[in-house]
Amino acid sequence: MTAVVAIIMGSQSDWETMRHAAETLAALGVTSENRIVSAHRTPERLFAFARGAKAEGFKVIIAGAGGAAHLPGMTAALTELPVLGVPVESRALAGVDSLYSIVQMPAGVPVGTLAIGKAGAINAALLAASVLALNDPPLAGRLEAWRKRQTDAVAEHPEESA
Ligand code: RP5
Repeated sequence: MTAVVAIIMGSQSDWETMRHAAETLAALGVTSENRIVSAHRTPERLFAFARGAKAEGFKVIIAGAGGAAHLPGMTAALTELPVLGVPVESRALAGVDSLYSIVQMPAGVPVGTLAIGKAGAINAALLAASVLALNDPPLAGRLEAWRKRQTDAVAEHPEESA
């Protein structure tokens, strides 16, 4: 069976961030497939992936990239599937470059841009799951349970630090 979410990233080095999206989807029972697709180094792979993603059966694409992060925007330009962009924290500019490269899409080609780094990767997965849950009641239930566990895990009072 084809995965419903495609997690693509510009480089192997992005996996340390993007694995959090994969792990979050797995925890919710959402199938995903991880691929390295570089807008700059493998542009033909990008075109082939983005143009074929819908026919492959993917429903949502999560795209993470760092630096001059063109991957989410170029992917969104080539598919009607929803694209969620995760700015990977870069060494030189701490991911602000990635964020700015992804967030300011011109009107007409949307990329749902998340926070820089791990938080963005986790939230991209949760957002993808929310979208999919609109037509998947069992998933909606798992998502609700996930949120409840998160709420229940928050203590009412802080513990003394050592
Ligand atoms: C981007 O350049 C990638 O998304 C990655 O975040 C960054 C650095 O890539 P590597 O030099 O580690 O391959 O295209």
